[in-house]
Amino acid sequence: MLEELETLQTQALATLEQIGGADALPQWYRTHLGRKGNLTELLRGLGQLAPEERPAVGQKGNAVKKALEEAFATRQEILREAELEASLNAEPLDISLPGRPVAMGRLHLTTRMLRQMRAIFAEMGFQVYEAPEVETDENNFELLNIPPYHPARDMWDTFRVNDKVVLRTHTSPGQIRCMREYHPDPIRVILPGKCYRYEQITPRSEHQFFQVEGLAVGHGIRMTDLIGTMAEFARTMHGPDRRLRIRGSYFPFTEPSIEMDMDCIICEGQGCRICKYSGWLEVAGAGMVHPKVLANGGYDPAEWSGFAFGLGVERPAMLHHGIEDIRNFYANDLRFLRQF
Ligand code: FA5
Repeated sequence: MLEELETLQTQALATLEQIGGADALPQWYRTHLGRKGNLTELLRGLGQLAPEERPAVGQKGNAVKKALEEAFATRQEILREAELEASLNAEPLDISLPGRPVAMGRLHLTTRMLRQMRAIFAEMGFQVYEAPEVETDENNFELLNIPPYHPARDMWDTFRVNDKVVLRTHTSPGQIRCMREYHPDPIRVILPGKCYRYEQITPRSEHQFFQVEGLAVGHGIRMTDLIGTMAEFARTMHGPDRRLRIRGSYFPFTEPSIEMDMDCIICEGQGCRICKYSGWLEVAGAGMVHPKVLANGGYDPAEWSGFAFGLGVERPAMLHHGIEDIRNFYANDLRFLRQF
């Protein structure tokens, strides 16, 4: 039986060597090593051997099985590699095929608007001052001359964190932070940033929106400086022929306060739906910094004066691009955003 095993091994290995493709390997395996393969069949005869012969034959059987399995694995590897090599040579890999296109991102319309505004004010010597969106009630209201009992608080519907902390309703509280940090130096800054108001969302009003605040503090700063700065901004931003109009207004933190309008960029002042047939569009709320606010910032109002203004960001962008609903800005609809 030992000889038979030896012969089986020699023959099986010889047939394995002759196999030319991986397809034929499973058949070889079944024939020699399968449950009904010839090695199994041969070893079935083990029981009929004399007991003293059995261990040697058993061992030989295991050795043959191991040898065949190893040879099979090696042959399989060789044939697979050969086939891979052949397929690579048969159809060469085309590395010039274009890859998957990477989707192009772009800056949000608000970001572009903010950058444009920053650039215009930078030309006029205004630095950017960043102030936090979560503010104290004190900075957002009290130090801006709006005490708790004051009816002007109704102008700003407020998201409150607690009694003392709010989400800022405008960028104006940054004025206090800036003055306290810059004192006793003169100031010329803009404060761009997001504001929050607990108000009805409409095509013109969001509960989150951007403003760009401006603040200049120095010696002998006058209303004409404010008007000149605003006019320069409006004409650089919206066109050199823009006409401007000043109206008296009221803000608790400026005295006197004004509202600045510009002739409608859609109808050139003729009157249309956008300007509500008045021919004018509101550009900014502004005024001379109130003496109490100057003092709260650490500047003596007898020596120092200043102006401040607050510009919207989304509303002017809406006018510029003919956008009818402010809700489009932050609805994350790419069909809208891709247009700008
Ligand atoms: C203010 O917030 C003042 N702090 C502006 C100011 C600053 C006056 C410094 C004087 C000195 P007002 O509430 O009008 O003012 O807001 C200013 C601008 O913010 C508006 O003209 C408008 O463009 C924008 N704005 C206000 N509320 C909303 C809103 N809900 N959605 C979108 N834009 C808004």
